[in-house]
Amino acid sequence: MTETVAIPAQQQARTPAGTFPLLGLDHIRFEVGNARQAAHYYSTAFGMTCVAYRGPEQGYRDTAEYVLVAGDARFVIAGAVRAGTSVAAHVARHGDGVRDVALEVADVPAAYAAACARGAHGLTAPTTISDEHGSVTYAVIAAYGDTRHTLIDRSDYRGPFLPGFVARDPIVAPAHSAAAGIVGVDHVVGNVELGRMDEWVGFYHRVMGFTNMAEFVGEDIATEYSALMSKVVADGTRKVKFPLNEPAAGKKRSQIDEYLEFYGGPGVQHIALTVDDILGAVDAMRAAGVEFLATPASYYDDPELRARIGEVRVDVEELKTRGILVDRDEDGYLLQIFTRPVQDRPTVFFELIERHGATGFGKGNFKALFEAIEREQDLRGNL
Ligand code: TYF
Ligand code: FE
Repeated sequence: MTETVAIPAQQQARTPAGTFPLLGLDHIRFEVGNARQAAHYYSTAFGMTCVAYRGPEQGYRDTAEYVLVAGDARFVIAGAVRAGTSVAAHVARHGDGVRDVALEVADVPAAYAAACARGAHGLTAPTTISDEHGSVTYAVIAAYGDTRHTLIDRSDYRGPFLPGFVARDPIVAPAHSAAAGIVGVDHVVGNVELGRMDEWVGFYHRVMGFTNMAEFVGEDIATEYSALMSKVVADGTRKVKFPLNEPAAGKKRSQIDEYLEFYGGPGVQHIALTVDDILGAVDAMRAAGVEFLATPASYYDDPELRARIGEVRVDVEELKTRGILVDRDEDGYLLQIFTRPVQDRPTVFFELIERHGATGFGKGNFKALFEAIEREQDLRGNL
C-alpha cells in the first residue's frame, strides 16, 4: 500500500523545485446556506474565534463573510444575502462546502502566469485591492470540480483580513467556546471522479511543482475494503498537503461515489486539523455537540495493533473510550479521529490529528476507518 511514485522526467523538467513557492495555506473558504449560524457552530463547537466580517453593512450587498481563526487555521464562512448570487448558486448545487483553498504566495503575477502557462485554468487575473490598512494582490485558478485556489500576497496588508473586512468581536464568550486547541490545518483532501485521480495528481505536479508523498492506497487495498484509491501530493516544504481520492469498485458502493452524488461533483472531502491534545479536543468538541465516528472496542483489543503501535503518550484505554485511532510509521506515531459529516449531506467532514513524528496519514487505520464510514453509509441506506 505504500509506494512512491516516480514523477515523469518531463514533468520534473517543467516544474523545477522552487518555481511555485508557496508560503502556506492562507485560508479555507466555505460557502454555506446560513453563514451567521455556521460561524456560530465553528465558534462554539470547534473553539474558533471570529475576528473579522464583511457584509452589506460594509457595502458588500450580496454576501456576508465571517473570518474565524484557531492557531494558524483560518476559515472564511460565506453566505448569500440575496438570491441570484454566486454564493447562492454554489450552495444550491453543492450544499454547504468548500469553495476555495487559498494559498499564500510571495509573487501573485508570477505564480498566476506560471500556473496558466502550465495548463491551469485562470479564473481571475491578478488584481490588487486596497484600503487604509494596505493592499492585497490575488488571482484565482480552478481546481477539481467547482473548487478554486486563490493565490494571495498579503505582505503589504495589516488589516484584520482583506480590504473591506472590519475587525469584530468573537461571536460567543470564551465559556461557550469548546477548548479544542486547534493549532492549524494539516491537510485538505479532495474527492474526484472515477479514473481522474492521476489527472489531478498531475495537475499539482505540473502546475505547482508538488511531489507525491509515500502514502498511497492502491488497487489491491481498494478492492479489498476501501473502495477508494488515494495519492497524496505536497509542496516542497510539506506545509501544504493534498490527498486526492477517487472511487474504486469494492465490496460496497464507494464512499467517494456517495460523496460525488450528494455534493454534485468533485470537491473537498475532509480537512484535517492539527491539535496538541487530541483527548482534550475530542472531549470539548463532543460536549459541544460534534459527532465523531465510532471505533469498535475490538480495534483496541487487537494484539497486532497493540504490538504495532508500541508506546504512545497516553494509556490505550483513554483512546478507546473516545474512539481515537493510532498509527505508527518509520518516523513516529500519530493519533487521529474523524467527525461525522458536519452538514445534512454526507459530504464534508473533519479529522483531528496529533502527530508525534509520523508524517503519514494513518494508513494502518484505513481498514478500521473505512469500515466505520461504511457502517454510517449503511445507516443512510447506501448499500
Ligand atoms: O487523509 C487521509 O488520507 C486519511 C485517510 O475517505 C482517509 O485521513 C482517506 C480517505 C477517506 C477518509 C480518510
Ligand atoms: Fe486525512
